[in-house]
Amino acid sequence: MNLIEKLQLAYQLIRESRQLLIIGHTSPDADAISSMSAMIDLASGLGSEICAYAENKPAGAYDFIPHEHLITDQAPDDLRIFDTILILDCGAISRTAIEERLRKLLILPGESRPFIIEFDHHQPVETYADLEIRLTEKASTTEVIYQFFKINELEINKNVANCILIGLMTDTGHFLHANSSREAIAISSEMLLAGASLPKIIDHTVHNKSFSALKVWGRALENLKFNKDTGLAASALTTQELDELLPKELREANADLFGDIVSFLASLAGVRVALLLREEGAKVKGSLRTNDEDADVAKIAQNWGGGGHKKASGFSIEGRLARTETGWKVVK
Ligand SMILES: [Mn+2]
Repeated sequence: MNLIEKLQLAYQLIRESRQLLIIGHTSPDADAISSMSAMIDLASGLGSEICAYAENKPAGAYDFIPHEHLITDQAPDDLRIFDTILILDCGAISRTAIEERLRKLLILPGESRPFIIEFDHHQPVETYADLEIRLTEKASTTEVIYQFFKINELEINKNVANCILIGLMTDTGHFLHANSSREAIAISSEMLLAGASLPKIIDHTVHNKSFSALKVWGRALENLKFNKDTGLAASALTTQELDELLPKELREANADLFGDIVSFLASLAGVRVALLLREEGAKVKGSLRTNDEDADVAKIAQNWGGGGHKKASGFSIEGRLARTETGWKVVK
């Protein structure tokens, strides 16, 4: 099946679904929420009953995205009631936060369970969906969804245009990252013509930085180590530092903070790969970025059970941070 046929089949299945489940990745970012919202917009126009779910949706951070309030962080009790399940921007099945329940579903015969469609732009980890629409050259999942709307000749209304543009702008770091392709920019300009509001998006994604967030930036820069031989710029933030600088009630509103910091580190002259480690509960989370043509940070993250894109990836390991003479290490 070629891409056009896949996109047409996806639309046919969505159109025929009376009960539709839309899943975004755990701790969803703006691209995940926007992708979900674009599909909510479409499916509600088709008269489907929709459940949209993403675990750990940050409260307040993305409420400027159309339909965001329709996304719940409570997984549905019964997955079998759905005709179709859309999995958006998840990278790997584990990022749905209901991996086991989905796997149990997948071993049932096809006609007795929901049909699973995946839309994504992450590097492949494993094929599990009944229909996989994975376009790794796309800057955002909303750019994949743009293709879906175009091929099926669906109207891109103002809400959908805003959703597509939000995903494109945030996943390209506002067109600063290496994934800001000509197509991504051309589609963005088409979305503006379709009614998306650039000033509104900028207000909510750029002009939204808080005093506390700036203090975290300061500490991350202070803790920065640069290895001239490898080109690795690495910084780390402990729970103690984060508790002191960024009150817990502000964490969710600053959901993009760590991604912004590590992207900035990757843009420094001479840096090949940037790594930001931070403690979160009993885990250490790592974010990796590169602007280097030859580097593939998805592969690096996979060494620690993580994943992502060639240019942006992450992982999470049990343990805590300990300072060493040259940097940090993760200890149990
Ligand atoms: Mn994305």
